[in-house]
Amino acid sequence: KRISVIGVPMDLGQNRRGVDMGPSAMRYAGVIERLIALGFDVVDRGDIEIGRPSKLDVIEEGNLKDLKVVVKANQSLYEKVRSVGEQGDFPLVLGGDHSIAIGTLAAVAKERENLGVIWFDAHGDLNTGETSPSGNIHGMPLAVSLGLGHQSLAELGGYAPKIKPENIVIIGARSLDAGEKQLIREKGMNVYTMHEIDRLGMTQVMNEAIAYLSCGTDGVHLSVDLDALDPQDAPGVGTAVLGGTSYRETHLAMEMLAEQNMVTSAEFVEVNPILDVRNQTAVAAVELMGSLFGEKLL
Ligand code: DIR
Ligand code: MN
Ligand code: MN
Ligand code: MN
Repeated sequence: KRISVIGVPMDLGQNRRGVDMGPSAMRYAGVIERLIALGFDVVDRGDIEIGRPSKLDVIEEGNLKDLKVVVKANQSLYEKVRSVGEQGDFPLVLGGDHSIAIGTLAAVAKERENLGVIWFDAHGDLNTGETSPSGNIHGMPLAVSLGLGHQSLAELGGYAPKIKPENIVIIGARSLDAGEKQLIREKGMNVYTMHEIDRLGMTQVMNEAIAYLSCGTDGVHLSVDLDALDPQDAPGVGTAVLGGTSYRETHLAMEMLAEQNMVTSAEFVEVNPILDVRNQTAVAAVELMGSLFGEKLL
């Protein structure tokens, strides 16, 4: 199986500059070499071009920062991920902030009626312009995939919704906004907060998530926001929240997914080299990718 790596140097979905250097940092940390060493055929497709907002774009629709540029970049990403998917490749997307999941999900859900989604994140990413306290689009991609929020986001790829709420599993949440909590209850969504991870342990959480998504889905997209990890293990993120999953717990999750061979596309996002400590977060991301693709300790 061939892996196509796509970089998305996007930093306009949130306030902290620098996350646009995430793809470079993960390449520098050896992502391509690591996957080749595992025996995969790997093609680096380079980076998606991100525009810069013009003065005119500052007069924005509602509570959506840099909407136009975010939509345009996600449109390009959508096309790129579709084209590698059509060639039968596994799409591996390197962010960039989490707003890029809008384009990735639009592409990977297009030919699938029941795409499953595993979302590792400290946050829910279930805001819309109406509920967002920040106006940052990186806090909205899961809501967008449900068909909620601004039409230019929700209708990307020419269809909506992309994902059914029952096909989503969120893992690692510990910072949910009021509107997100309401949406989670309303839709009865599957969320393993840090509380459940503490109580059950990552092994049971992953066993449940895997068993749940094994029936009724026709593919699984894995989205890893590095802020799911504890800031001690992943300091290079823009919106760090104390009390996250440990380095080993997160590896265990990736290793358990590798055993199932169920993941059909993946993205690793929110690595911000400016805020990082000696590229530690990019290195952790690349090591997690190793585990996801079958690397073993022995
Ligand atoms: C917050 C932060 N819920 C927002 N979201 C983040 O701005 O919507 N997502 N950081 O990863
Ligand atoms: Mn679909
Ligand atoms: Mn997050
Ligand atoms: Mn996120």
